[in-house]
Amino acid sequence: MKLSLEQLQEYNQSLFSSHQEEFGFLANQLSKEGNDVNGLVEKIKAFQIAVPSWALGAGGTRFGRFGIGGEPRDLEEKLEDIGLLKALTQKTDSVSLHIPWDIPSDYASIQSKAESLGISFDAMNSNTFQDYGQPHSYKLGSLGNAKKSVRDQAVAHNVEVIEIGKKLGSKGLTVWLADGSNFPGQASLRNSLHWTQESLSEIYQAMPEDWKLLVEYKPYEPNFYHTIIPDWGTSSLLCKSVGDRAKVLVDLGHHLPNTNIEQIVATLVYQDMLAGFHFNDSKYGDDDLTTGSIKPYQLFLIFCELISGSEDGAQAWESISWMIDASHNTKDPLEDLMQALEMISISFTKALLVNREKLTACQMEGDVVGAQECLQEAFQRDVRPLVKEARIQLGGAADPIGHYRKMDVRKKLIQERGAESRSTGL
Ligand SMILES: [Mn+2]
Repeated sequence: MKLSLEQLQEYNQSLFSSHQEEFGFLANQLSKEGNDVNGLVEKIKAFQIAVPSWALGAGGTRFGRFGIGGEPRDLEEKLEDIGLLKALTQKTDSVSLHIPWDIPSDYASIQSKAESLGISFDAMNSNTFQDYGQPHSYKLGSLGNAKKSVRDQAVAHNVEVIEIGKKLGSKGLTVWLADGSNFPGQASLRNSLHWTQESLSEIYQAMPEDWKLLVEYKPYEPNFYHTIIPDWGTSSLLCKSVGDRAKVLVDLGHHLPNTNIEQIVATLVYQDMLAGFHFNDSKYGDDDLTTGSIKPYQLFLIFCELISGSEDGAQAWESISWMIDASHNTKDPLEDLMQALEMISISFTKALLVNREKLTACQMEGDVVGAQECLQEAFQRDVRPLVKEARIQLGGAADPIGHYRKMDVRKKLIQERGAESRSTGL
């Protein structure tokens, strides 16, 4: 379904005077403090985040999955849902596809659909963590499997994903490996790392020269004794051994509790080794909770590192890929994605407001309290009117979730696609 622009504008109109009042107040305050408000709005407008194709249906846990109805039945409908998100939020303009869940049956029609919605194809995702009818099982691993035949098959799958991505105009391949072992002695720790390195190197060689390889890490799950790429250091080591265009992907849920993720980001940016992000949030592990719902301060601190890294010339902002990676069980996924996009925008905006000159001076003078105040001043500010202004200027909804609910979008999707429709993926 498509949103009617007239209805969107009518709804925005009803919220306009209160928005103008709030935005005017904030803009005035920020200008007085020496901020370039138009410049800030332009930066917010330019910041776009890819949505993964698997986040559009109901997710699930290993205990169960509860359908929400009206889920996209094929790739075309997934693109339509992202089109809806784009129209409402103006915060996403690309999709990250998962193979084999999203192999296009007709490339020309998928491309023209994407083009008509203003959506491009972000990094491709391969899948060697499930069996889907291929000759050799991935039960005991894929790129790092002890058997060469399995490794070859997993490499060939990744090469196929690159080929599919080339046809769609994608420029990257994300590899997340479930490889590891459940019991001591099950796998050779050193050999499995070596085989993974060899396999990644083969995949790297198959990539076009303007592509990048994004390598994820994760400390545990689905394997619980050892994971071949458990942390950013191992990922970085592998990336450096395969080539310049291989970099580390940080998935916020792929850390042990209390890990200092902003420090990891700073370290990677220092080395120009950060490929991009998978945004989500977690309390205990890879919980796939909505970005910013648990640790908004952490998200803000991460953006502080990214912005200072790019302003200091450590790693270019444009070289980093932004994507949401979440699919939970209990929310309407489109509403969940709107919440995530909003929280990412808010955290980014707050980080833009940090007075870096003052912060650096505090750091140099050893003014611990002053440094903390610098961060808190930006973090505690309500920047929602700025984010809203950017969205309205781009033609989006003043209140995306409010408009989505007022328009009964889910009900209409259920009428169109059925209450039992099921999206491909987990
Ligand atoms: Mn991920």
